[in-house]
Amino acid sequence: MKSYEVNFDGLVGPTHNYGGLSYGNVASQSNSQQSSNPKEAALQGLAKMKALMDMGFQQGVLAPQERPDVAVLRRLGFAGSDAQVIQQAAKEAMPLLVASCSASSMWVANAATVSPSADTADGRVHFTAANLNCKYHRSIEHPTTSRVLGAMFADQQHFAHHAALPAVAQFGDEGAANHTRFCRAYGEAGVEFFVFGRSAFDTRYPAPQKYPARQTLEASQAVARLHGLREEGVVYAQQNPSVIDQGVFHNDVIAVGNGEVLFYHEDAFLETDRMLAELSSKLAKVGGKFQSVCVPRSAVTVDDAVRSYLFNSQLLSRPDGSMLLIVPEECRGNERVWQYLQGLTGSGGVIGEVKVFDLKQSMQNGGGPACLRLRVALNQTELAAVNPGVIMTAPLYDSLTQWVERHYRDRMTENDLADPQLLLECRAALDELTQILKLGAVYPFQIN
Ligand code: SUG
Repeated sequence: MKSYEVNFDGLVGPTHNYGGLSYGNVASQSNSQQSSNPKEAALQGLAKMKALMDMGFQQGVLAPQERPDVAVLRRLGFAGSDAQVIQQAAKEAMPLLVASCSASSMWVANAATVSPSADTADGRVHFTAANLNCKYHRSIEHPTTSRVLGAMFADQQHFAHHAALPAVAQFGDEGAANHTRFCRAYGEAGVEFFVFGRSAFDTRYPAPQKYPARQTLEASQAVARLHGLREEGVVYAQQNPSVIDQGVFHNDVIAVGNGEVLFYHEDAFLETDRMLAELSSKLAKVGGKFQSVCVPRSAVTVDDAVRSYLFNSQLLSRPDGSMLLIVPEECRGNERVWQYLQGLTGSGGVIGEVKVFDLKQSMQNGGGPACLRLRVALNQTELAAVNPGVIMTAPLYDSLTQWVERHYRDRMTENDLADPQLLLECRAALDELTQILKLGAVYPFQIN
């Protein structure tokens, strides 16, 4: 049976802003308080989705969340009408209002970890929503994420959904940003590769000194258990703590994998040789031939990787067996990175072409092409069971573009977040969006 990797991209929400909310994420911290352009951000994301669809890849869309999240502000003690809640928060606790307005759900690589049916014990596609426990503004995403994923992948015969792990730092889980799957073909059994930043319970593992390690070993192991993965189909590896301290807050900022290929930076992992050998032998057991492409620090430094997001790229398989790398414009702006990429594609290796996308609005908050997509490997029957409303088509692209043009502002600063009118605008937009994407009622304002 035919199988596919479907990329579901996060649609940027109407409150996209630079809140400086992510300590350890260099871009988020350095662009804090700059004015943003939500309309441009959403259109940049849609242009990438359209381009991939036009190239023949399967493309889907994942809806943004209700923001400002008035319900979480109420849980923090703000009261009165919705407008009063927003105004009181703006006056007394602006950072909490900013956090409740973040459009961070656009980075859907963090929405969930997904295991395809060929890997799981019950033969269903499994999803575990990520608790995103490290940052308050992200920890409030998972209840709506679960409802949206449930509306997209509703058929219980094919899809199984798990609630986010317990909401404590010991089970900090950032979803697919620290998870990659290797396989010979998307529909065949593969090897799931979980990368963690620290162990919560075993003090023998080192940990970063400056910035937080968001993903724990124990969280990754829990997800593998929930999904019913075989031990022979799983490899765990630790991220190098020193790169976390240099701003690599997720493994997908320093490595990307697809099919039988891992593209990674020399400094990305601890015990790299052991890890590569385990990936290679486990992939061989399911008929695959593991290949790694290591980028040496002499060619591209960790700092270059963090600034350019070279590894936060999408590595896509083309029908002829070669691979295409989708990188952000910032890679072209970095001389060493661009030179490396020219050499890579000219070398006759597996990565044959690079395509560049302008995603500046998202990049300024630390989100590149790979952050903006959640990969779901599906066979033909499973793809047919996905809610068709969320699969990208030319007419859907047109309706979403018009929807953005109608509802989004082209400038947003902290002051705008305090405007109670923004909440009404966002709810009107999202209500319409759930109809366009045929999601039913998924937002708090629709169900409470
Ligand atoms: O969690 N930025 C996100 C970026 C996530 C990128 N995702 C992956 N690498 N997969 C984060 O740090 C910034 C929000 C702000 O500062 O306004 C933010 O949440």
